[in-house]
Formats: sequence, C-alpha cells, structure tokens
Amino acid sequence: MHETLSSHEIVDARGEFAQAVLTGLSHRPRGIPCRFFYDAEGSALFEEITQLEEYYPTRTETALLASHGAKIAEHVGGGVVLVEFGSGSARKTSLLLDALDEPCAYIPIDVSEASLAEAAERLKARHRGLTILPLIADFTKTRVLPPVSGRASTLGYFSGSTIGNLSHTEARAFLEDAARLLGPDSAFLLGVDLKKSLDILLPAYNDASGVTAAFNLNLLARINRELDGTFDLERFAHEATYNEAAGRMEIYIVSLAEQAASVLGRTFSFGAGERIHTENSHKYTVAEFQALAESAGWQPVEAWTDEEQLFSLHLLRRD
Ligand code: AVJ
Repeated sequence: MHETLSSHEIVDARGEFAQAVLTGLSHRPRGIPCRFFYDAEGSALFEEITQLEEYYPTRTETALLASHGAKIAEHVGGGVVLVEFGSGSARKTSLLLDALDEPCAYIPIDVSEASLAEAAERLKARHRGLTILPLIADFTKTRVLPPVSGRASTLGYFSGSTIGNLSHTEARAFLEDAARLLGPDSAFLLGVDLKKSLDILLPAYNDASGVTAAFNLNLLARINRELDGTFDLERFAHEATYNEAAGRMEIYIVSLAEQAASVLGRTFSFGAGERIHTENSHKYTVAEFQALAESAGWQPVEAWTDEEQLFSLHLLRRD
C-alpha cells in the first residue's frame, strides 16, 4: 500500500469529482453519484449516522454477526482469505475475524486510503499474526486480488447494505464480477437492508438531530472546498423519501429558493424546489435478494434476520 497518493493521483481524484459534478449538474434530472459523499468530513459524518438511535442497520448487522458468526465460520471452514468490499472503517470486521477459524489473510478494498490505513492499524493490533493486504481501489472495478500462499478458499464480505446503493442491474453485475474475483470455491457474506414499515424507514434517513442532512449537504460543502463552489448551504435542504414502486429510499438536495451557484467558474441556476439526486438505497425482502443472487450465479446457503425483521445477513456460495 502506498504511503501517500502521488500528485497526479490527487489531480485525477479531483478531476473525477469535478467531472461528475459538472456533468451531474448539467443533465436533467440532476444528480451526483453517492460515492462522492465520502471525503474525510463525509466519512466522519457517516460514522456518526451509524451511531444514531434512528439508524438501525449498523447495530442490527453487528448483532447478527455476533449471533451467527460461529455458524458462518462452520459453513466456510478454516484458513479462508477474507475479502471485504468497501471496507470503510471496518468496524464490524473484527467480529467476523474472531468467529472465523484461523483466517489466513484479510484483504480490505476501499477507495479511501485514510480509512484503509486506520482500519489496518486497528485490526493488526487486535488480530496478531493476521496478514492484512489493503487494496486502494473502487471495489466495483477490482478484477484481481493479491496472491496469498496457502489459501484454502475465499470469503467475500460486503457489509452495511452498501449493495443498496446499486440498481438491480448494477447489483447483479457486481455479484457476477465478485464471483469471478473471489474464485470458484468461494462464499460471499452480505448485509442487506430489508423492506419495512415507513415508520421505521423514514426516520432512519431523516434523523431528528440532522446528522443525515449534514452528511447529504456535505456534498455541496465539498464542492465549495474542492471545486471553487459558491453554494449557500443555508438555502439548500436534505430530503429523503421512499419510492414504493422501486423499493428504495431516494435522497435529494433541494433548493429552497430560486438561486445560482458556480462550480469551477461555471454557473448553474436552481428553481425553488428543484432537486439534485444524491443517493438511492434499495431495500430487499430475503426472497428478492436470494433471487437476485441466484441470477448472478450464487447459491443461497442461509439468510439470517433479526427478530424485528429490520436487516438481513446472507451467506452465498458459488455453485
Ligand atoms: C452506506 C449506503 C448503506 O443507504 O443506509 C445512510 C448510506 N445514506 N444514511 C444507507 C446512508 C444516508 C447507507 N449506506
């Protein structure tokens, strides 16, 4: 793993954000891909979201891992290489590593070098002797894994219902790519958010303390910081609604007035009530997700849910 990004990688990263913002604000409907939420500020705000009373996914998935880790370990066997997609802070990973029978290596994949370095440090201290091979990469574009000697088989882990950010078509393509990446004798563990009552769903994305709003609006703050943006954060608001037909939460930034803002010297006008789409978060029933997995060449082994049916943990294997 590189200690620091080279100057052209920094320019590339900024260029990629600039490109996405300029294109996303020019097209209708307007939208900016949700992966740009996660600069240092955004990653810290997301960490805060995971601690919110209203945000049930993180604590529920953690509890599922704690309860069913032994069963998961039994299914996948000893000496596996654990590959985590979009590992982020990797806070739930220790539970899985503790449950597994002598995992031979851990390969976290994330675009954030800072998160990878921090997580690797913490896990190295907790799991003495574990080989950690961090990969700075977009997990949807990773096509090869570093070679690990003496590996028995591979276990993929994709936590937090991040798969919900993908459309069904994108999710199927991701699952197919992951099958190729993980290899013929692999298993895949995924945390997937369940469809549920709006009484629970809406507050999870509209928390009372406004952390989710700050997380969403940080995208405009990031544009101001990095792309010479002139967005007035006071005149934009967070909106999160459930699209019943599509089975997903949809997150938007709404303009509260008729106004203009510039980005890298280009001016964009917004009508009052005009929206910028920033995220989708798809929800699945257990059966829906299993059907999707099967259509991508994975065999459902077992699916665990909590008592309140808030969240699911799916174990899949290659057939
Ligand atoms: C990290 C994508 C799973 O969809 O619940 C939380 C992101 N957005 N609150 C989710 C998020 C607003 C989260 N994922």
